[in-house]
Amino acid sequence: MPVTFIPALDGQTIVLGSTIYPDSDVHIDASALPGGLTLSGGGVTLLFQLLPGVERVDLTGLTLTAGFSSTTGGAVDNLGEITLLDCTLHGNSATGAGGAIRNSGKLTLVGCTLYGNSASQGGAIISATTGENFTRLARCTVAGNTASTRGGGLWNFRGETFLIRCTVTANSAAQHSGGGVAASGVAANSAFTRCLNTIIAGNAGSDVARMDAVGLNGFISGGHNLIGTGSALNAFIAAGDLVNVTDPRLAALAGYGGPTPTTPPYSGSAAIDAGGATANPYPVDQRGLPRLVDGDGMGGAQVDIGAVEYDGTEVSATVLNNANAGAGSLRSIPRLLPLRHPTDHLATSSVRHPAPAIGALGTARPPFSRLLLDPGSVLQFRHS
Ligand SMILES: [Ca+2]
Repeated sequence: MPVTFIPALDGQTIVLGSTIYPDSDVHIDASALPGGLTLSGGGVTLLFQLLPGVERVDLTGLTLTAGFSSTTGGAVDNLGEITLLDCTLHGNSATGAGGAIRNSGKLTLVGCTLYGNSASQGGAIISATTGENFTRLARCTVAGNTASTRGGGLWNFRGETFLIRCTVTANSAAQHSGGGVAASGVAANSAFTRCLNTIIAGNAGSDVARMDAVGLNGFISGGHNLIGTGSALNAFIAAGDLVNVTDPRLAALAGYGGPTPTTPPYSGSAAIDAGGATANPYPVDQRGLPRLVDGDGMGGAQVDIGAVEYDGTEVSATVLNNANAGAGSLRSIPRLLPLRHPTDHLATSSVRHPAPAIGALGTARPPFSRLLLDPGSVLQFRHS
């Protein structure tokens, strides 16, 4: 049964006083509203729960926010089969696992963004499936979610999870506990976390973590992933995999076109044109813009890694405060980080020339820019 909304509800919020339990074949679609439609749990209730046996439920063009569960799954608790298309899930929380979603059924997310959700485990999503059930994310962005223990973005506790052309960044968890994605291993829990053309980098508390001490690594690479750090790094040895990329050079989450906020790469990001020449099942990126773009000017259109294709247009950045460092500061701008170091010598040095990008220094790509440092300053190069 299709469910749509009258134009007068454009940009409006519906506050739910209790959970909605959809039946099979319910399709809730707000994509005709230019300003979208928000469903809020008011910080007190779970928004949707699909009971076992409920199938073919679709949510399109919705924003799900302020959902709350004292157990698992703040916005969506799925024991059936649900697909979310072009949805934004933010500001949801669970006392247990899965700040936005707990999935034990069949879950598909396409073109969705999950940000600012929080839980104990799995800041945005916990996946705990068996048998034919699965969690699949395609061209989605998972950014800025928080877990107090493991899996800041996702926690794959059990079963099959797929990350296809996704970007997972700026999430956080406890140290070494998968600020991006945490997963059990194969022997421990039959957990298979399959990644293809996906960025998992720039998260706090490691990017990819295998949480059990024994058995096989449950991460499986389909190739052309861009990964930062973590205990599961040794799974990313397929063609085109890039590892130890601690700074993926992604823009802050914001609206860059399309129905959902995203984190596009800046020029010089290792993600650009690194998606390989493999068959491309998605002609568009998360925003709905063309996927095959020559981003490095070297000729030949190549797919980028991650949810968003760099189109050659430099993303602008705005300094929000006069702090020396931290969110919104001048130093936080991605392309102004080439000399970042724990001892932070630049804090007491004078840079009298615009600093070059990391790529210009780290890859010895001329021409170099000149840096004039005060006496006593230490200049350190860091490969990225
Ligand atoms: Ca490209």
